[in-house]
Order: sequence, then structure tokens, then C-alpha cells
Amino acid sequence: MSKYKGKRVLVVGFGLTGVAVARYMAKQGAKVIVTDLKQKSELSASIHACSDCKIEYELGRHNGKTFQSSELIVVSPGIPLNIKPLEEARALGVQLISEIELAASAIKEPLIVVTGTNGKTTTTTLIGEMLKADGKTVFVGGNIGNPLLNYAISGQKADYVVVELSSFQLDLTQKIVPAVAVFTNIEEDHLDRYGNFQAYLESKKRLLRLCDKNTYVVLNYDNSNVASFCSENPGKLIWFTKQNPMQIGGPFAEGFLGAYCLSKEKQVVAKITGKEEVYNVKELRIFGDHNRENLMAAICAVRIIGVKPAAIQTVIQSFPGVPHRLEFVRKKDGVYFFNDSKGTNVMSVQRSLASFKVKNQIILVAGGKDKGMDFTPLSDLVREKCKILILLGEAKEKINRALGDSVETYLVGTFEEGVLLAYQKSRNGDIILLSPGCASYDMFRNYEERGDYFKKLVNQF
Ligand code: UMA
Repeated sequence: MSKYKGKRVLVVGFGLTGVAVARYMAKQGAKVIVTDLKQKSELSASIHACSDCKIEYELGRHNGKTFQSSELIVVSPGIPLNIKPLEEARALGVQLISEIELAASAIKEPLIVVTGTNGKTTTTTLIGEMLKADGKTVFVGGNIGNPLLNYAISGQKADYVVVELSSFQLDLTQKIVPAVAVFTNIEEDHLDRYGNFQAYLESKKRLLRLCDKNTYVVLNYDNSNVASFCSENPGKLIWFTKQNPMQIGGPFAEGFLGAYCLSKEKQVVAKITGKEEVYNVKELRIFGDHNRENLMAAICAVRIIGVKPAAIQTVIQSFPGVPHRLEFVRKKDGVYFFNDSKGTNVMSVQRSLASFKVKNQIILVAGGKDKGMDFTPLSDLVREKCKILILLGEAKEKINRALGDSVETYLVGTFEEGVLLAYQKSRNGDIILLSPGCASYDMFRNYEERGDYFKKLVNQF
């Protein structure tokens, strides 16, 4: 019998996560209550997805009494943990858990977990594709847009479960043990939730603390925040770097385990099984130095669990990238359009701009919901690569103060206006890049909706 049968379980938030949790708990025989600040009319898709389940709803508000009288509260990742009803329930000893922990307790298959600020989705997808190319069955989920719990609900039996985890998802997770844990990089993000960078870093570090001595821990040597984790690493360490490990010395003096690539060379070298293996990346379709990092992270994660080099090489040559990350949309009148809607923080915009080997040819469309970020680190790159900056959304004034003096800048009222202006201002050979550096929630449901809308507008020109 399920341990949740008859239990009063409160599901907070009724987006993708809330739907999966409510369905799972209803199937387990729990007394499920769902609460969301949105009104019923705004949640019709979620309500419809649960129409075959017995669920009580408290919508348009959070009622403190309901929180306090619950036996278990499952909190969606986007809910700040300091909202009053959660804090009060916690103080009374009500157990709070994440959907990830709930799912992991029902999953027996080896978990490959990917976290970091940027590159998570590309790395997670690459790992999934490499495993599949090697003939393995795989479930790929988590922050990538597919709740992990959907795997448990599906009853599917995969060889591996690959999961992208955000800091939000790690915050309430205490008990999962990854077979492989990958840290892509840690940079400034989500300061609106964490208040300061250290608190955000600590949240990411939770994944390291969940690992045990058997976990393969894959770290980015070139990102000082991630590299610093090595001193607290409980597992077996694997590195990736864009430097020559023989010249780094230090931690590699007695041998290097991992992958490296040198920027001018068209190959990745992996030394994971004792001998060196060379992967040809001449035909890699995802561009930019950051994608070489993502690729190396994925190679480390799969090679250590025995995926064959031939399968890895096949994916290197065929992987088209993931939507909304430096996604090429079209070329029109000699102008190239790129959708980088997932560029939701300053470092990801920096990486995207740096990926284009041009001078003053980019029309950058940026702005959205600010996450407490400092945009000034972008100024040199904007001055070098951009010809025009088009700013929109809640953060437009703030970005203008930080970057408006670097290059010709326009502040616009709507998203449509911004995209149209970018097109009107463009000339043969220019690049129009949507890379907002902000969340999408001031204008869209999520970054996917923003990117899809951008593509729709662009395809109408
Ligand atoms: N809500 C409340 N009370 C509050 C705040 C919000 O009821 O105080 C409600 C909202 O009205 C809304 C619901 O909570 O209806 C949304 O919950 P959610 O924000 O947790 O969204 P989900 O749809 O469950 O999506 C979440 C992740 N979203 C966030 O972390 C913000 C998705 O990551 C993830 O794909 C999905 O779970 C499945 O795992 C998106 C994301 O933006 C891509 N992630 C951030 C990032 O990548 O930077 C962390």
C-alpha cells in the first residue's frame, strides 16, 4: 500500500509540476488539495489535465490554514520558500518536499543529474541523445520542461534517467543519490529569489551534498565557482576544461581524468577510461565556446558509464541543438535571425554574443523581467559586437542605464514593436539576436512562448 494513501497532501503551484504531483498523489490514494494564486479561469489547461483525478481546489489565493493542516506539502520550484503560509506551516513541523525528491524516491534506475546556471538543457539533451545512440532507453526530464515525476507516473522502464535540475528544484531536495552529477558552470542568476550570489551558490552546492562516494562528479575546471567544489567532493572526480591539462599542473599533476579541448583545434580529447580518445568536432553544428563545454560535460558523463565512442561521435555530427538556445530561425534579405530566448541571465547573453565572430553587426533585442542582475558586465561586448540595442519589458530602463551609452539604443513599448524595429534597422549581413538576459514572465508564460512568438513574427517578414 502506498505510504501516501489517505494522507492530506497539499500541492502548491498548478503549472507543469503541480499537475504531475497532483496526478501522482491522486493515484497513490492521497487526499489531494491543489492551491495556486491564479484564478480557475487561468488554470483551465492544468485542471483539464487532472480531470480524471479526485482533487480539491483552492485557487486564486493561498489559505494559511490549509497549509497548516496538511500532512505533506509538495512545493513547485517557482514558489519562493519564504512566502508566509509556507513559513508558518514549516514552523509547525509540516513536511515540505520537492517534486524531484518525491519522484526520485519512486525511481530505481541510475540518475544522471545536470545542474549549473547555463548550458544545462543542451548538456542534458546531449547526454540523452548519446545514451540513445548507444542503444540505451532513456527518460529525459526535470527543469528541461518535463517533470521527473512523469517518469514514475508513466510506469516506463528506462536504462537511465537523465534529469536537469535548477537551484529551485534543489532547494527542497534532500535525499536523491545521483550516479553521475554534472556541474556546467555557476554564474550570477536568480538574485531576486536568493538575495545574493552566495545563497544561490549554496543552493547549487546542494547537489554535491547529495552525492556519495560512488557518484561520478563532473566539474568544469574553467569556472572557478564550480572548480571550487572539488575540495568538498564526496565522489569520483572527472574534469572538463578548455585548457591543456598538462600545462595546468595543480590538480592534474598526477594525471588527468576527463575531457579537454583547445580553442583552435577541432577535436575533443577524453581521458576517462585510462587511455586518450579523440573526438572530431569539425562538424559540430552547435557553435560557440560554451557549446564545446557542454559537449565535453556530456562526453564525460556518458563515457564514464560505458557509452561507446562511436555513439558519441554520431551525436557530435548530428545534434542540431535545442530550441531557444542560439537557434537559427531564418535568413531574410541577407539578415540572419537567431532565437536565444533561453538567454535569461547576463552570462548567457555574454556567451551568445561572444559566439558570433563579428564587429558591430548584431542588433540585440533584450529585456523582460529583471532577476536582480547587473547588466554592466555586458558593456564591452555590446560595444564590440552590436550595432543597435533594442530594449523592452520591465527591465528596459535598468538595462538602458547600464548599456545605453555603449551603442545606439531604442526603448520600445511592446515585443512586436521591438522585433519590427530590429528588422527595419537591419542591413545585409546583420544578425538580429533575441537574447533577453531576463525572465519572460512580464510578457509571456515562459521562455518557450517568448521564443516561439519571436519565430512567428520573424517568419512573417
Ligand atoms: N504560484 C503560486 N504561488 C506563488 C508563486 C507561484 O501559486 O507564490 C503558481 C503560479 O501561479 C503558477 C505556478 O505556481 O501557476 C507555476 O509553478 P512553477 O513556477 O514552479 O512552474 P512549473 O510550470 O511547475 O514549471 C517548473 C519550472 N519553473 C520554474 O522553475 C520557474 C520549469 O522550469 C520546469 O521546466 C518545470 O517545473 C518542470 O520541471 C522553467 C524555468 O524557468 C523552464 N526554470 C528556471 C530556469 O531555468 O532558470 C529555474
